[in-house]
Amino acid sequence: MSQKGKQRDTSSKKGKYLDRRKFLAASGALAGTGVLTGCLNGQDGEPENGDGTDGNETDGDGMDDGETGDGDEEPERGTVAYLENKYPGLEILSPQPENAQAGAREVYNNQFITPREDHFIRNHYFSPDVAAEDWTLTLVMGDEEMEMSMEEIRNDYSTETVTHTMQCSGNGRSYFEPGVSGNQWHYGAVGNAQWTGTPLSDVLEDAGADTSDGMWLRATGGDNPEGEDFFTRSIPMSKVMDDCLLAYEMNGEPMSMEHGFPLRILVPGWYGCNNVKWLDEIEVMDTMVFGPDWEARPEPYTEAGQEYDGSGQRTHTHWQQYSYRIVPQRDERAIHYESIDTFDTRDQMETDEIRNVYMYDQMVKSTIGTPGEDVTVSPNDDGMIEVFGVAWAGDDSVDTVEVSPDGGENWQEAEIVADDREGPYSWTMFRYMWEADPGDYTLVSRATDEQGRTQPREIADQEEGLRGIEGDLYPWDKGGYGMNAYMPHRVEVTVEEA
Ligand SMILES: Nc1nc2c(c(=O)[nH]1)N[C@H]1C(S)=C(S)[C@@H](COP(=O)(O)O)O[C@H]1N2
Ligand SMILES: [Mo]
Repeated sequence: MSQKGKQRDTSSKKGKYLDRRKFLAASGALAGTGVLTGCLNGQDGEPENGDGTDGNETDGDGMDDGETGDGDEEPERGTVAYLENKYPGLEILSPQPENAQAGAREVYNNQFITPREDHFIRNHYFSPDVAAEDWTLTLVMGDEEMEMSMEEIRNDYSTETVTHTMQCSGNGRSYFEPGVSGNQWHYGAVGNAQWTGTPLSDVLEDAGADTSDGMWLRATGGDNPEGEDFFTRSIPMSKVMDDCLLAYEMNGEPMSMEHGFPLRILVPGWYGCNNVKWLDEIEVMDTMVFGPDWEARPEPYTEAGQEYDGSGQRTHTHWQQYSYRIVPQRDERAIHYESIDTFDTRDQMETDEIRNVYMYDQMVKSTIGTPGEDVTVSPNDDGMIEVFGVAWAGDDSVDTVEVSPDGGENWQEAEIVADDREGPYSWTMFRYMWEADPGDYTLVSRATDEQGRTQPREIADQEEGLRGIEGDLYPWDKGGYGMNAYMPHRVEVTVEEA
């Protein structure tokens, strides 16, 4: 690690992004980015243009198809064809920035480890195309700055691998009614991969950082185009020291560009948004990012009867303080807290003091992989049909999974077949041998975590204004976050004669 010893200057970015902008300009890619960024990009909860449209001309599907007219040529980066070629298992939502979810549930919910090609992608900005040799990570501690090369990160510390279920906090957003803006994920914005890297505890201890409880680590990506918000998240130091990695490998290979090459922070068990890709800067802080130092507009203002101390429309606070928050009413804006005592999503939602939960630890969830949606199945020789799927619970472990053949009226306990095989941050797999007569069925699964929390049945009406999970209902929220109900992702199957 080399000490630069210079004063910190948040307004100047390092020269490495110039390369990327040059690349984008040369490929003509920048001209096209407005097309999708307007409607998909900014909207993980905070609409940035009132009507949700962008007014740009497209060819109908809003995507550049990347057709070259010559079958042999490699499709151009930033096109649908490029992503389809590289990630054949994914359903593409947008090519620039790249957003794609797992296609068939039979694929993504039946594999313990999700291959790189089947792992969903969620980007707010177009992936930077960078060389590992040129990449450095800056560690900021007070007035000090230190820079680390990828080689130092790889070689100077210990190495760990963690299996982590990555899930976008908007996974399942498409099931909200009334609908909410943002990527319309079904339950395909999830994948389970093995991530290898350097424990952050090694790096921070070596650097003599204050790693006491109550401190925070700012993690900032290097993907924001000029004038856009930094992709910054604040991770509580206790979590950082527990298990977070500076990850550079996915499933034993270098991670692909779209998944954050060459470096991301891996926050095991926590929602995808915390796992900042193209990790560029980390900073040891005694607060989360908020307040005048980090906001563009320090003037206080009042909205919907509430007072706020900044606009949140630029710089480092947007993705931490305004997006990725549970906001139960449309006319409400997220309020930040100086700190939070608990990082458990659901408990926060149920307390009166904390209204706008931060998307940190994932809530318990399960989905069926086999049988697939709308299939006809026939029982085996013993009259049985195998029901198979995955279940996960953030940094808690899954206690039980139940399966119901009648949309949640009757439940049977499934067998957990990969219990703790890879530690608590990985999903586990369940199997249920179902004795079924011919007919039509609605199959669902529901998991319960080690703390006794169970997936609810449905999403509540917006008018109910629920704050926590009550009466088997998941509260509606304007960003469509954190939803873990089982009915929206049910499987309709027909059983025929054996
Ligand atoms: N720098 C940066 N990091 C990021 C994002 C981003 O847009 N920029 N998206 C986040 C979100 S919202 C998710 S869900 C995960 C997705 O990781 P994946 O694309 O590898 O599946 O990356 C997170 N890290
Ligand atoms: Mo996400």
